[in-house]
Amino acid sequence: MTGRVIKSTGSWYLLRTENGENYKARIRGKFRLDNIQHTNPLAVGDFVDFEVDSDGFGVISKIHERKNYIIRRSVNLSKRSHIIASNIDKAFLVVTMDNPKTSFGFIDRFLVTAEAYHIPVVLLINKMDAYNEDLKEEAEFYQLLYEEIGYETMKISAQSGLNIDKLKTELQGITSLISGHSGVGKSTLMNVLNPNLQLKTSEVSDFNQKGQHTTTFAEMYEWPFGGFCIDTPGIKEFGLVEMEKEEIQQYFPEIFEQKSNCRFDNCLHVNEPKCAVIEAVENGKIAPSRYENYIGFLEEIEEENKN
Ligand SMILES: Nc1nc2c(ncn2[C@@H]2O[C@H](COP(=O)(O)OP(=O)(O)O)[C@@H](O)[C@H]2O)c(=O)[nH]1
Ligand SMILES: [Mg+2]
Ligand SMILES: [Zn+2]
Repeated sequence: MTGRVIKSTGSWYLLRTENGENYKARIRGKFRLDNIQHTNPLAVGDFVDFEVDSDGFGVISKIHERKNYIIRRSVNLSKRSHIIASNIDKAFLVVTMDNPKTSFGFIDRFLVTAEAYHIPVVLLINKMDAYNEDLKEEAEFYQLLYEEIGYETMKISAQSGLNIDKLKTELQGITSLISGHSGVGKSTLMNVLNPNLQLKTSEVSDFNQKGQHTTTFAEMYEWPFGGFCIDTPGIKEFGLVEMEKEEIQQYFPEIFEQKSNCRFDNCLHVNEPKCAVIEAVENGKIAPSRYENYIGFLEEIEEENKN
């Protein structure tokens, strides 16, 4: 039978079949790891082949090739990474202007990772109901900045219901990832979209400063209106794992667009002469925050490579 991993504890998996049946399952002993770089052999979103044993438990024998996946660098195993979720059609990044404030750095890191895995991203600017004029203006600034680059954005409020119906039509029938800092309202939003879920929501003050989160593993939910959604634990940081310095610029669409106008073919847009990207930053065509984060990621990879 074919099933989809909708929950994982690391050793047990919950599988959902096409008929909507659930099986608790384990991996067969001799399961071959396709990629030993990853700490977990199976992730939420994976499609697998399995058999049912005499006790009614699933025994997973094979994983189907992943269309895409999102990873996080493992903290303790420096060279290995953890697959958070796979087979994602669209990622929705929930961001807030306040309580907590989502930084451009966090957004750009997410976007780079998503671009690398060819996952389209929609930015959801949540808690619009709670903003004063200044914060509304900031939300507008975020929206214009990312729409200009070509990302879809939506101002929403899980609390007041702003644009929630519009969001529903976007989520319908696809597998989506809902991500963002702890406290931005992911659980609240999912409860609004599916009142049967009753996910625990937390006061922002409950989070400690390291941004600790209550859930450790991603989970997948089926919407009552059709489609799946992956809820990821408050991911603090996506690592730019397995990326080369030369590669990063491909994941900044507006930087990559200028590349052909640079004097040197191998221009990294750091301090090369006649660099069209640096010119575009100076002319205001590329946002300074985007360029700074691009340079920051380059430096990060350089550091990585030293180790
Ligand atoms: N004012 C306002 N508060 C919200 C909104 N969405 C969520 N919250 C609050 O933000 C806090 C964190 O929400 P939660 O859903 O637990 O965030 P998560 O960590 O991303 O899952 C809770 O106190 C929610 O009530 C919103 O649209 N407006
Ligand atoms: Mg939550
Ligand atoms: Zn250049």
